[in-house]
Amino acid sequence: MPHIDRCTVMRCELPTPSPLDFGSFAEGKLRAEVMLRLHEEHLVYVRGFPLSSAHLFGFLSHFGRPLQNYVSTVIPAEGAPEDYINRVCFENEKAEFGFQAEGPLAPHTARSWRMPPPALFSMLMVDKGDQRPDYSGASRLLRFRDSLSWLKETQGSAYPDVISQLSDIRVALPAKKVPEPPPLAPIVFSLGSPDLCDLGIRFRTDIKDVLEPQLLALPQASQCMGALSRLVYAVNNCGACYEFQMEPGDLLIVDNRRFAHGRANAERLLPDGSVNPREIWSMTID
Ligand SMILES: O=C(O)CCC(=O)C(=O)O
Ligand SMILES: [Fe+2]
Repeated sequence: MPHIDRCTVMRCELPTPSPLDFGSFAEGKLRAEVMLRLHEEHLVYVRGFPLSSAHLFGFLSHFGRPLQNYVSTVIPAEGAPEDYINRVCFENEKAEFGFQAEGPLAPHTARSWRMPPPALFSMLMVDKGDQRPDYSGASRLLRFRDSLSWLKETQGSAYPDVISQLSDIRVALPAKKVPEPPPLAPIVFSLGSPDLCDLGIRFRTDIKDVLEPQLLALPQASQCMGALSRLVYAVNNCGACYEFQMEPGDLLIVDNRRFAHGRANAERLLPDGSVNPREIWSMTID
């Protein structure tokens, strides 16, 4: 794995060994390699994946149970591949869900209200759209282990306490639009790894605002608020966030408990007034 230089804010490379090329594998072989890399690296990158919803749905179904897309959780799904794929694009002027809105997306995990959160998050680049610098919508990935290692170094002997505060609390991270009751669950949770920094995190961009009223109601409010602030600072400022441009046909699959995803700025309208054709298909697998 590449060394992570904490002095830089972004690393313009992928935190993974060389990508797999869809065309050079028989399908069964590709599936086995993806499975192996998910097990060992918790992340896999495939190039040249067909831009077909049926292919995407079929392929990802081998690694778990696809969850219905956000729109289908509101309007009942029919079971077609499209009902499981979030079309991330700027087609509609009114963004109904956060990922449809223009602008940058800070690191977050998919369906953070669930416990345990879904195992995998995946994105297939369909059209990278506007590629002017500062508008490219480049993808961002953050490995929680890196943020927690940074936190451990900076907090020293206080680190175990910060982690136990966030593992012991039981809080709800309600979904904004999806009608699923949120369980009361911890923010940080064990993944069965002996590494003190290899922990799962439920993370959303507005986690501090959502949790503040719940934490203030607890007897240990100030310790919990302090621990949450330290975690949020570490995730957003540890300098271990990778940024990379996905090309059409690039498929990223990550462990949604170990990685947060986000993106650099992308805007809805191009300078000529037409709609930015950027389009990504994302899926969440349990
Ligand atoms: O637009 C992107 O690059 C990311 C979209 C996203 O966060 C999602 O589909 O969950
Ligand atoms: Fe997302």
